Amino acid sequence: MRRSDGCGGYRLWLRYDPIDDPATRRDYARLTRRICLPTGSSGAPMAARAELERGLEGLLGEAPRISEEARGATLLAGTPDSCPPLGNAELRAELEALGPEGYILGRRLVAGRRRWVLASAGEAGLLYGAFRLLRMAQTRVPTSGLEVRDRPSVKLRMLDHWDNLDGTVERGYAGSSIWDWHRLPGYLPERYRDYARANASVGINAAALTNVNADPLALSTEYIEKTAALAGVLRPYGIRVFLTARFSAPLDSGALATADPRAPEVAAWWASKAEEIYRCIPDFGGFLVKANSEGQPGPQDYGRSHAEGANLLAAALAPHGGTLIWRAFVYSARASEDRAKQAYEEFVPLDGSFLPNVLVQVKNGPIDFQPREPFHPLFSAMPRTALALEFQITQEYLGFASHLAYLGTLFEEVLRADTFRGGPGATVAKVIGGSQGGQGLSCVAGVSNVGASLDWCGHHFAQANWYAFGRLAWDPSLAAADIAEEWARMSFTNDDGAVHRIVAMMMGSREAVVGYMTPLGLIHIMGWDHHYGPGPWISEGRPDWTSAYFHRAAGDGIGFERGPLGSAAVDQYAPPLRELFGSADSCPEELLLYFHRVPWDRPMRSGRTLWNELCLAYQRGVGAVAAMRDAWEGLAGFADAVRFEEVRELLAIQEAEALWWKDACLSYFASLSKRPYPEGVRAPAHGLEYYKALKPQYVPGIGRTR
Ligand code: GCW
Repeated sequence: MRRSDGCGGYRLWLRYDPIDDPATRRDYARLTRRICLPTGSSGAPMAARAELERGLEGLLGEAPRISEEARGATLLAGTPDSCPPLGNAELRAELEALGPEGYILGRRLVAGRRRWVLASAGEAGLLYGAFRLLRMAQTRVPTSGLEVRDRPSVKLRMLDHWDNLDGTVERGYAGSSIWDWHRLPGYLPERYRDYARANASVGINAAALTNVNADPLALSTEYIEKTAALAGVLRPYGIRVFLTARFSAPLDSGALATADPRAPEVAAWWASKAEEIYRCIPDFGGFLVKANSEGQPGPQDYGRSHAEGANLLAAALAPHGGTLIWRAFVYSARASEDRAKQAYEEFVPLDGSFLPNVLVQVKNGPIDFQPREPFHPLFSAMPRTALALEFQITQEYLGFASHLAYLGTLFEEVLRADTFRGGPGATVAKVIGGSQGGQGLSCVAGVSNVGASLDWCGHHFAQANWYAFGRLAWDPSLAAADIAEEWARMSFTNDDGAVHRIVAMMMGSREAVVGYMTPLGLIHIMGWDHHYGPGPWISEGRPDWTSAYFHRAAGDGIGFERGPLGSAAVDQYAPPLRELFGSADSCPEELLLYFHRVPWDRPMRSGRTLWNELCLAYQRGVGAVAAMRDAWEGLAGFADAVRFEEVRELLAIQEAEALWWKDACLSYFASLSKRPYPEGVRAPAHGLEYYKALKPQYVPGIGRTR
């Protein structure tokens, strides 16, 4: 067992352990024996070269010969401009059609001979192609008949770090921030490059470095210099940096007496701030803004709309080619009849009024990254606005970094959901990909789960969520199961039987979490503020932050009525979804309590009552974790000892906590339903008061900036 990196997880999925199967090893050795890769002095080709050297040396046991010499090369790698043999008209046209990030890996006619090429119209594409080649070797794809043409479907594939300048990470469960702001710009540890490599390997090409609950200091001259240093490390890997902008920054910095978007001096302040940034970081991506949401300042403080606020910053970025990403995660400071409806109500009237370089970033569901929510209705309702999709990779609501929850299935469920915008087939993936309208911008963002922890994400399997996010952002049509398989092969083993078992664990894991936390469409019943552990009894404080607001459980039933007789939130969906979701009879049972309030004895499709079904769902969730533990025990030989033990310990914690969730929630709901637990469900070990008295202390992830 290799334990060379001191911690079994630091190398992520880029482990490059030797290929054990001689035939595959021979194939890849033959293909890569002599690589022609003109690097010049520019970043991405150098990065591609370094990665091929590192990867092939690990996989094949011998460093490849990489040079600028095309004659005799077994693989011609480059762009038509950097590698003249690739410059023939036919190939050039083929590459241009794939764009600067797309690439070809296959055999092509070059100067009259069929040769292996790894070619792209742009340097970033070359780097992506290099990672693809390595991935194929890592996952043992045979080289015979190899023919890959790939390009991203989404332009901005972005990680959003909720990292504060003091090193804490909001909703971060993998240690402190990887950004060492204090020692920037002078100190640039190798870890930054490894972060960039990991991102590039899955096609992530943008990173917002700072928390959306933003610190205005991030825009100061001193911090712009620090950001520029990071941008310098990330640039060769095709990654552009973004910063979060606090809307009141002109005011907070002491420069002005207002941040009103209509005040000319405010527009001038943002314009000169943008200029200053672009002088230091010419390829700066732009700003990401959370405004008038959860106490953040915004245009509404001055009676202006979200569009006016967004356009103010967008106009400052436009001359430099920057993008403004404005979040639609808003709900009023006064609790409303239904929090789920608010973003739609605020943003739909603004459709068409954003500048062309604005993306409105919408969370995958209308509430807040719950284990399961329906897709956000805004995706079907803003045809004249470029919408970005925001996922949460960090597991704020899915057991932090303690629980194994593969989110590929969650991402896939959202991306494939049909919004029916303008008719059937308008999936969320198509809406954000721009193929259903839009203005040429497209973006999928994920709230990062990366921290300074040795294994990056705090759980070896949480790495799969970073991986799956990137792969799906690149190609939203990929299947979560295929991504899990790739990742398992790269991260653990190529033994088919073991891969099969690891993938099975991963594929069932998110549903297990839904089962033991929030089955049948329940949402938001977790512990107060820190969001850790169960808290269905929470009913005090601001109503739309309490559990009782969301589950509405009482003696007669449970659920939030969003049908026509309730808040009518279903009307925000296009037909036929509003009818489908609108009636408890047709609503998918997995979303039943999200859309409807129903009696405890309501008959379910299984023939059981809702109460019995709910209890069984909790029990099944716990059972699924026990099954994961068993499955993992059987995989002892397929992971190094460090990772095996760490995952094993975490699965034990997960099982105990799944039981905590089930017992706490069922005790509470039983106190209202007054019904017995059905057969097959173990009664909670303690009374309700016991669970209510459990108050976790020093829970990570709640550090907030000023
Ligand atoms: O999920 C909630 C989190 C907040 C977060 C907010 C948001 C950054 O609990 O910590 O703030 O969403 O997305 O803005």
